[in-house]
Amino acid sequence: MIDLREAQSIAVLTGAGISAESGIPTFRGPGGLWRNFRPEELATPEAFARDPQLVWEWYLWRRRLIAAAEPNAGHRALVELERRTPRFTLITQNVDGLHDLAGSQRILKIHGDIWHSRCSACSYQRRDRSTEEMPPPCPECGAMLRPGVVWFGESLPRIVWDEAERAVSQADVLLVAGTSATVYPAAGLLHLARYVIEVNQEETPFSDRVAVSLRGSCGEVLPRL
Ligand code: BJW
Ligand code: ZN
Repeated sequence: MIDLREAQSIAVLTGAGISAESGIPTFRGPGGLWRNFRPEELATPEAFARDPQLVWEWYLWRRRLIAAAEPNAGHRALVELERRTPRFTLITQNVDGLHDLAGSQRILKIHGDIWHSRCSACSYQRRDRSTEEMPPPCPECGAMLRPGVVWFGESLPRIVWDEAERAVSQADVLLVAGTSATVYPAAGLLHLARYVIEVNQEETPFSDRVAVSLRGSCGEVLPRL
């Protein structure tokens, strides 16, 4: 059994479950639907090409939820863990920015950031706090702007992903919190880790393969860890 207090190097992978107690719906499971659409039907380049208005409405709705949300005890526990650990990397699949708001320092956002918009045609991108209207066309090329997140079928940001893989392979422990571990390549990080501790309310495909599987909410379990 590894003692987290002794670990010199810790990597953490978080998913939507860590923000659930801040009132942000997860993707899968109860409350994961928006107007009867599954996330898999909206978080794709094809959905955006077909109906950009619909996809933007979903993201603007989520931006409003996130704007009203605050980090919870789970986010804050990871700030404290970072403070106590010599080498620490927080890898998040979440686009909500609540880890930043809680005060985490070293964050790798492998699925992008909902508070960014980028051009669907060129490399233009900017911060975008709008919660009511989809942005105007790209000032550089006139194409449509889209949310600055990673959709199904798209590559993850190269440099950020390489750093995530390196951090996990070098860490003494990978702590995996609030993710169904069903979306790749993120879930593949568990295969690179030496020792995995999982925190989740439910079982995941990895629960019986990890070193320690803790059943409970992030807000309760992470502060105790
Ligand atoms: C709590 C809790 C509490 C609740 N406390 N716990 C290899 C094998 C199979 C498929 C693939 C593969 N490689 C690639 C694929 C295809 C695809 C994929 O993985 N599909 C699977 C569905 C099978 N992957 C991709 O397309 C990726 N790109 C890629 O691979 O590029 C290479 C490539 C290029 C070209 C062609 C082909 C390949 C990109 C994936 C991008 C995912 N994007 C999204 C949307 C981001 C933007 C947005 O937010 O809108 O990312 S989808 C969505 O899922 C989002 C999340 O980050 C991601 C993961 O979800 P997460 O965080 O795990 O949430 P949930 O809801 O699933 O789970 C919540 C968990 O919390 C549950 O377990 C609860 O029990 C728990 N929980 N409350 C503790 N309080
Ligand atoms: Zn452009």
